[in-house]
Order: sequence, then structure tokens, then C-alpha cells
Amino acid sequence: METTQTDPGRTQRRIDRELVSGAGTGAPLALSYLTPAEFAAHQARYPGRMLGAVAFSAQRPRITAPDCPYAWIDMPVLSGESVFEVWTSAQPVVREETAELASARTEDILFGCLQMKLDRGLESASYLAYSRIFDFIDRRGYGHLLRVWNYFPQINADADGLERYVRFNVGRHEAFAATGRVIGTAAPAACALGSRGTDLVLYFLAAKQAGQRVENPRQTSAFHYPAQYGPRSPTFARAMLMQTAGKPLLFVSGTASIVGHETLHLGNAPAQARETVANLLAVIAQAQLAGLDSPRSNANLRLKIYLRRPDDLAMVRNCLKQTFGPASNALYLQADICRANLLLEVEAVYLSVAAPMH
Ligand code: 3EB
Repeated sequence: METTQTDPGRTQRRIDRELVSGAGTGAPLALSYLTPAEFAAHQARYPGRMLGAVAFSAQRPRITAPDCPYAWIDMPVLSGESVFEVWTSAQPVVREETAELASARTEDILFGCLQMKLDRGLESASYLAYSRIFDFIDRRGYGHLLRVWNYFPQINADADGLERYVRFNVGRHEAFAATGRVIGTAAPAACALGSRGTDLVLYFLAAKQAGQRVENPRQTSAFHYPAQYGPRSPTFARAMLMQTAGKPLLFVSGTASIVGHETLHLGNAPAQARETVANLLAVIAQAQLAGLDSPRSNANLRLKIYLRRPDDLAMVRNCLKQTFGPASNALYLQADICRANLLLEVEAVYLSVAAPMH
């Protein structure tokens, strides 16, 4: 057996317990951040149970195509070479791949991923990508987006007088509107980050049943941002709470140093980190009012952290550790954040399974 710093044996045992307890309680999903060796072991262990795998690394991983929907995000990992984000179901999954979109689904939930060229600009690429997603999920009865991850290059660059992130927002918003989706009701949890590749890459979770939107009282809802942030508002909720067999699962969107609608602490990464933690805690507190259990242990928490500057890694890690404890399973990436003045962003998932003991 291979030995790595993260101890694959220990990770494997943790996942086993999550899936076993998940199967017993009706909890549908496990989320793991795995090294390539751990990912290989995981695939052998859970054939037909993986909803999707997403590799994060600065070089395309040289692996044979996994037996599930798979995407590569061209983004440097700050703790290791490459990390595989893997969504695993307690139930067997059904795969379906079209020319445009790869998917796998259970009775309740559908994972999908797709990639778009950007040669006709971000506005049309994001419109087309979301139109394809809506067409696909609506036809199959999984019409409620819970969570979407959006990655594309040069997110802060100008495109004919508007920032590329703003162009992305216009196309996304129009696609919601074109399918009759009411933004304030249909907005999923989301994030949008600058990657290094050439394409727009999206992956998402959708469900038969609508999730419960959660907003942050410290922040203006993104779909109510004033026009200074663009002619069409971003279409995301601060978090999405989902109930499966009476077990809650929480997706917390990309969260940053924004209060009201304004970025705070320009150029001050430690202060941005503290403000971000305050926002995360505020969203989680709202989710608890909406039915999320008090997390008994941070073993159920997954954090994904995007840093504009790799030099801030130690400081941010320390800051998160003070709040969420050392047990939290965290993935650190280097990425451009969607506002040029933001230095970091943090997203989270609370899994609804019994906390294993460490
Ligand atoms: C913000 O709060 C920071 O456009 O999907 C966070 C989460 C952000 C999601 C998105 C953007 C998005 O406005 C940026």
C-alpha cells in the first residue's frame, strides 16, 4: 500500500463509513477530495456508484477515463499536484451521455458536466451552456438546479467594455429568463472562478424536488445587486438546503468579503479572510433556522478555498482552522475571483451523515 501525507487508508475508511451510514439513513451523497491514488482506489471500490468526478490541476491528469461523468478544471492546487472532487451515491447511478453533456443520476439527483468553446464570447457561451443544461434537466424531470460550479479563463479581463464575468452573468441570466425561471426562486447555489484553460467548464447538481434557498442577512442577495455590477444580475443564492429522506444537505455558494453589495478590506487579505468567515457563519446560521442540524462535527464539512495569491495560503488556512477546526476536509486552489478586488473566496458543503470519530 502506498503511503502519502494524507494516509489513503484512513481516507478510505472515512468514506466507507460515510457511505455505509448514508445507505442506512437514506443520505444520498458523499463528497470526497482525493489524491490520484485515492481516486483509483475509490473507483475500484464504488463501481456504478459515482455521480461525477472533477479533477483540479495545472496539467491534464494522465488517467484513463473514469467510469462516470468527468471534467478537468485547469487550476493549480496549492496543496499537492492534483485533486479529484468525487460525488458518490449510496445508490447505483444511471449514466447518460449526449454529444453535449455527460450525466449520471439517482432517483432524486442528477450530476452533469459540460464544456463550451469561447470563440463566440462569454455571453453567448454561458447562454448556450445554461440553455443546454435546462433543456437536459427539464426533459428528464430533474428541473431544479441545486448547485452549479462555473469556471472560465480571464474572468476579470475586459470584453468590449464589460468585464468577462459580467458578460457571463448576462448570458446566464437570459437563459434562466428564457425558460421562464423566476430568478429569485430558481437561483441555485453557485460559484464562478477564473481558470486557466481555454473553455467554459460547468458542472452541476440538479434534483426532482426544489431545494430551499438560503440567503445571508449580512449581504444583499446577488440577484438584487445594483446595476453597477452589470446590466443583468448574477443568478445565485447564498446557499441551498436540500432534504433527502429527512436528512439535510447544505451547499454554501462561493462566499467572499462582501457586506451589503460592497467589497470590504481592499488589498487586506487577513481582513478579507475574517469577513469571509463571518459571512460563512451567517449563512450557516440561516440554514440552521431553515432546518439544518447543528453540525456535530466538522468531519461533515467540506471546504474549497480559492486564493488569488498563493502567498496567502498559510494565513487563510490558519484563519479557517481557528473557526472550523483541524478536522475540516479542505481543498486549496489558486484562482482569479470574480471581482478584481477580492483576494479569496470559500465554498462549503455540509453532508448529512453521521459524523465519524477521528
Ligand atoms: C459575490 O458574493 C462573490 O456568479 O455564480 C460568489 C458566488 C460570487 C457565486 C456566481 C459569484 C457567484 O458576489 C462572487
